Parts: sequence; structure tokens; C-alpha cells
Amino acid sequence: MSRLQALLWDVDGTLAETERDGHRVAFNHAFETMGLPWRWDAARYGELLAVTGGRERLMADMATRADAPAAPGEREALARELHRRKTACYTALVREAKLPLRPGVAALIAEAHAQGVRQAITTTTSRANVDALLGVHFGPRWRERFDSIVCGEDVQRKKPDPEVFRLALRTLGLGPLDAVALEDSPGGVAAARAAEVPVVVTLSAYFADATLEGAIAIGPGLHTRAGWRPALPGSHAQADADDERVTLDDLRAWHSQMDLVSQFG
Ligand code: XBP
Ligand code: MG
Repeated sequence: MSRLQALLWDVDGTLAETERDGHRVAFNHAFETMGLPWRWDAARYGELLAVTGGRERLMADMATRADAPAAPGEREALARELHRRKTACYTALVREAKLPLRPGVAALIAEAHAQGVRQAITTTTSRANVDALLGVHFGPRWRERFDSIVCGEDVQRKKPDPEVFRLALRTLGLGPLDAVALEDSPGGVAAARAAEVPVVVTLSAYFADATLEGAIAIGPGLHTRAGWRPALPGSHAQADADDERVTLDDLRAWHSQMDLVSQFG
């Protein structure tokens, strides 16, 4: 029997494909509004995703640029201002473009809600970004669906540090083995593992080929029961598996088998 009592949702890459056409575009807009010639193309942005957190990402990029301010204080002030502008642009973009949730996400959130399984947001992204994305898809009362919302501002150390998961679990009053984290990136998986939370990985555009060790299951997304390791119970016919989404019972099955399955690299 699975003791699964909570789902801990990552945001960027897991709830929605926000990076290339959302965050990246907003960073470039911020550079432009400050008269800077810097631009991040899709490939460079992929490299920079190794750094979690937008302000931290700006600092890491500036460390590679000869034309960035030399004084640490000035560099930090520039990163803060760029990030402020980037957040304003990103939230507007999310609201206007209505970046879609990944298929299968809304159905699983609704199913968990209906069954009384608790849910949390566990992300390194800023609170304003989460508010914009979830507000677009679930309306102004979106917070009612979640029992804990932990964002970048709420922690001292962002993923891959486990703090975000520890904080969410404390609020929920649960132990790590009572929950499953849904993640897409190496940093997210590392953070969950460091908090001893079992992780299910839904591969995203930027991390499709990443090495993700220690997950209890890895697959292409919540919209399909095909292509998962370990294979989902009962998904014998490929055609059926393609059409069916991952359900709470599937998560329970992986969760209850977690000691039996090996790690997936
Ligand atoms: C992904 C991130 C975030 C965003 C940018 O977070 O690393 O930093 O790329 O957001 P997760 P901010 O997958 O944990 O949701 O600019 O607001 O930091
Ligand atoms: Mg992510």
C-alpha cells in the first residue's frame, strides 16, 4: 500500500514549458530596455539553466563578460534591476500569451484535489511568476488548490539545495516518504533527493537528454502512460497507453515500489 499523501510540484519545465519562450524572452527584453547589447539565444540559455534562479543566472553570465561592470556592488545592482524588469516582462508575457500547462498536469492536479491528496508548489522561480502562470490557468483563487507554496524568495538557498522541499514538508506536517516530487531538471531531482523525497521526472525540452539519477520513475510527460521507466502497470497495448494519462494510482504504484526499483540514469 502506498502512503502517498502529497504532490510537490516544480513549476518551470514541469507545470509548463516556460523557459525558452518565456523566461529567456523576458531576460532579453530586460537587456534591451537597459540599452545593453547582450542577448541569450536558445542554446546559450540552455547552458545557463545549470544556474538556478534568474538573478543568479544573470550574475553567472556577467562573470563571463568583459563589458559587465567590474565592481561587485555595481554588478549586483545591475543584476537586481535587470531581474526586476525581467519579472515584469515575464508576468505580462505569461498573462498575454497564456503559456499552456503541459498536457496531463491540470488533470492530475484536479484528481489529487478531488481525492484529498495535498499539493504544494516547490520552485526556485519568483512568487510573481507562479502567481501569473497559475492565475491564468486556475483563476485568481488558484492558491486554494495548494496547501503550501514555496518560491525562490522563501528560501536561503535555491535548488539543488533541499531547503524548498524541507520547508514545504514542514508546512504540510509530512515526512519526505509521504510525498512525491514532480520535477524536470537535474537541479530539481538533486534537491528532492537531498531532502529524501521520492521524485517522478517528466522530461522537458531543455533537459530531455539530461542524466537524472535517483528518480522512482522517468517519462515523457503526464499526458501519456507510454514511454515510462518503470513501465506503468496495465499499459499493455501501446495504442491505449498513448491515449491515457498518468493518474494518481500510477504515482501510488511507483511510490509503493520505490524500494524495489533501481535508479534510472
Ligand atoms: C527554474 C528556474 C527559475 C527560472 C527563472 O525553477 O531556475 O530560476 O528559470 O525564474 P523551477 P526567476 O524549475 O524550480 O520552477 O527569474 O524568477 O528566478
Ligand atoms: Mg523545473
